[in-house]
Amino acid sequence: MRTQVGIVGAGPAGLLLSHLLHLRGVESVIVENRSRDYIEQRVRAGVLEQGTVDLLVESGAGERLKREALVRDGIELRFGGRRHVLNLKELSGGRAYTIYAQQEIVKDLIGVRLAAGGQIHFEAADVGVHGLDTAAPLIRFRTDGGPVELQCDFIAGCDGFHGISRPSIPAGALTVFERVYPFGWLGILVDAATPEQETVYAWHERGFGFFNRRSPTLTRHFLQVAPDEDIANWPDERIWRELRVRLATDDGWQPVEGPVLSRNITEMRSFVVEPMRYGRLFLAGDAAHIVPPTGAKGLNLAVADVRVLAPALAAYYASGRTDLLDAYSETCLKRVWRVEHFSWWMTSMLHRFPDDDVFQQRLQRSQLDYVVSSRAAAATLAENYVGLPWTAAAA
Ligand code: FAS
Repeated sequence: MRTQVGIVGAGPAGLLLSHLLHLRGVESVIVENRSRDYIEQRVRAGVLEQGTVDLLVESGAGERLKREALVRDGIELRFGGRRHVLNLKELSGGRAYTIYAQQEIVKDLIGVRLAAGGQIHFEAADVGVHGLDTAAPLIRFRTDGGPVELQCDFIAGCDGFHGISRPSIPAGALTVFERVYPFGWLGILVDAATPEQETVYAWHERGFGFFNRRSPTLTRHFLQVAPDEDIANWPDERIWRELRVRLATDDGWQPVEGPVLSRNITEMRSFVVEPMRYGRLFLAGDAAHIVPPTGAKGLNLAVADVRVLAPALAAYYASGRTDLLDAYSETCLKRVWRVEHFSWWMTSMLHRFPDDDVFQQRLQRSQLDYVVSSRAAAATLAENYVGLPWTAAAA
């Protein structure tokens, strides 16, 4: 088989890249090792920056998003039993954030790719990339029909943190920057209709707590737990008891309980590799960087990468330009480190660290008090949360 751009991974990065390339007349083939059903059910992110929504809608992949998503103007910081609503839209000069589940975006993008005749090989086994520093890299994989060799001009490694693309780069060619946090998030998706309510980030001496309304009938909660916590130790009643305590307010707010549809424990890590390219292989999304989910940035950063990569690849095919490809890594890393800093800052402000002392807790409290009382501090949080305007021009 032959294509112009071979893409490993059908997550938000890989699917959106293939879609944006198609709109620019560039061919691509996606190789995904999971089934379509599995990736369309996989519960992950759900908070979208203004820029992510605008790109999905402008590119024609946002029809259902426009109908079904929840647009939110603010978030609520909660500590000491008090509620502090920050109007992010007002503080950021009119930019809001949108709640629409990642698996719905994956469904929508698979839909538009297949409707346009796009090729996605699901359940591909033994996926490997080869000849990355040659002019004719290859993706090899196996299907029920036997081994396949996909010849490409370029490969986009969009296969997430645990994929094969990044590890395929020779040791020493990448510099790794990493911070692993001494806690994780226990996340549940709940079948519960809740009244209109902003997303809640709560600091509590027992640990972080989170609430957001994923849809009129679905609710998402997260609890800070130990990094090696066993989910079997958390029966529903224990989860609800802990949420009631950590999210409690002086005015008696209580979480709306309901059947738990899914649960998982996510590790918390900040991770970046530089550069985001090796020869003809370009890394995008979680394959190149991970943020702790406190800032709700993982999905949005994956979108920001392919928004730079698609026009760079198209410019190569349109006019042989290589300057945008050569600038890809540097261009993306500017936003990556801004988002890494914001996600680390939100995580540091809102979580209990096992080794923190009362001095550290006072500092956290002072940071929280400052954010909810200073317009300048609140505006900083707001503009980062809704998503900083994209600086890199989409050629
Ligand atoms: P993805 O991981 O989404 O996609 C990579 C794709 O490559 C997957 O479909 C995978 O099956 C495939 N793949 C992997 N190895 C392969 C191989 N060898 N061959 C072929 N295909 C391969 N972010 C938030 O902002 N909020 C959240 O609440 C949140 N929750 C999360 C929960 C979990 C459990 C995880 C892991 C992440 C969460 N994130 C969250 C971050 C998440 O949204 C990511 O940033 C986002 O999925 C990144 O998209 P991609 O880079 O496309 O990677």
